[in-house]
Amino acid sequence: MKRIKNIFWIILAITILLNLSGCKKEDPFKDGLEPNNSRNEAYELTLGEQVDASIAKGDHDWYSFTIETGGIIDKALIEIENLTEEMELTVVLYDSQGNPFGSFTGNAGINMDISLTTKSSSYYIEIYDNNSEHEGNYKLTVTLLQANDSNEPDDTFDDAFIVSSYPSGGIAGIILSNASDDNQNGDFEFFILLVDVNKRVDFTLTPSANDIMMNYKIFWEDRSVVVEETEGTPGQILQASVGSGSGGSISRYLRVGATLGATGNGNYSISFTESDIK
Ligand SMILES: [Ca+2]
Ligand SMILES: [Ca+2]
Ligand SMILES: [Ca+2]
Repeated sequence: MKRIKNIFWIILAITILLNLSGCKKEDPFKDGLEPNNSRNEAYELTLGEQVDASIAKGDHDWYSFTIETGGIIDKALIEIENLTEEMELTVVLYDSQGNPFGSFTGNAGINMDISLTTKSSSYYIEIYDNNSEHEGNYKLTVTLLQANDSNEPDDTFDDAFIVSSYPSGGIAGIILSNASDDNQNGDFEFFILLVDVNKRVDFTLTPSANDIMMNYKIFWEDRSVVVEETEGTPGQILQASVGSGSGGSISRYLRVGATLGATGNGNYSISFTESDIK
């Protein structure tokens, strides 16, 4: 009798194992992130951590992530590795209120990299097969690139970078998003310059890329305008005098901005020199 009992239990165990593998086969694309079929059910991503995800036929996957940049403009990179040749992925980005602001569709089987310039905020991502016909696997990673320069924050008068001595040497910076009179929320670079009595301060602003249009604007100490916005041609080096201390020591604000070209390269260098007023 004992022997028969043993056989019975062994058979039962095998039956359970078969059932479990049977369940998996019925729903091969049930990943560990489901249910994430709506914004309210969005799976919360950890920045820099890759998730393995899958799409069943007609499946829509939702994610959320939060960017914290410490008040500066930065870049987040959304990387999607499409592991299925037939899948034509559509990616829709939403702001924290659920308003869509970007939609991207890649060709079948193509990986997608989406760059998002942002300050601290929360976002949603929706991912699905564009034709709702294919099922497959993909990997998703959102990373904060920490792509801005080390002079940040310097987007406002109050955060202006103080140029302490002349010649300043080349001060390297990066403009991550368009900044001009027409783009007031862009990545401005404010400098504050002290101009001694009987001295003049000049600057040279040199962009790296030949498709970026740099601009500058100069302000009095009281933040009213001295020189209106002046914009260069693509790739042009800009040079100008910030001010002269002919009536005594003064200070001036220099606001640098840019309109980026197709390369998106916002690297520049700025240097300041001082000379005697003759
Ligand atoms: Ca899914
Ligand atoms: Ca910058
Ligand atoms: Ca800035």
